[in-house]
Parts: sequence; C-alpha cells; structure tokens
Amino acid sequence: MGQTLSRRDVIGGAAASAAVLITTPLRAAAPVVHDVAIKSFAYEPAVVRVHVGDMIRWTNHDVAPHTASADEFGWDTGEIVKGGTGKITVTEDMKKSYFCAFHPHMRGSIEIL
Ligand SMILES: [Cu+2]
Repeated sequence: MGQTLSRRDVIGGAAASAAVLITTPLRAAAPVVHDVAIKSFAYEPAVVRVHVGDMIRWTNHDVAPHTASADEFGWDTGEIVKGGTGKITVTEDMKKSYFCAFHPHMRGSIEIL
C-alpha cells in the first residue's frame, strides 16, 4: 500500500518536471526583477536600467497612493496604495518616460540596455 502511493508520487513529479521544461522559453539570461521604491513623492532609483523581458516592480512607501504611468499612458501600473506594488514587464517598444498620474511632477525613466 505505502509503496504504491510513493510510486505514484514519483510519476506525478516526473510529469510536472517535463511540463516545466516544455514551457520554459529559450533565452540568454533569466528575467530579472528590478525594484523601484516610491518614497516621499519620488521614484528611487529615478532611472532603472533593464533588459527586454525583465520585470519592474514599484513599491509604494508613502501614505498617498501613486502610479507609474507612461507618457501618453502607453502602459500603466494603475493605483498603487500604501505598501502595495505594481508590476510591468519590459517590452522593446515601451515608452521610456513615466510619471505619477496623481502627482505629475513625479517623474522616472527606463533605460533599456
Ligand atoms: Cu503620486
């Protein structure tokens, strides 16, 4: 009985591993998550250097809500509340300059390496 159960677990695990291999895209380097803190109505760092496919994650440390919104709203995290995060995946053609939709004097930019 016990042996039958553990054998089934091994088979299930092998199937799961095969699925991971099939769905993992080929790429030179694993995508990186770049953290940008929003503190005292500013993005830190103000310029984030990334590669296509990476993720940028903004975390709001202020009481006021903020956003990271591309110029002309090409992309937008939506509202990020206190303690919350917003994420965007870097694409080749994305707008590089962004601001806070609630406080447009807050500005940041993305440099694609
Ligand atoms: Cu703001």
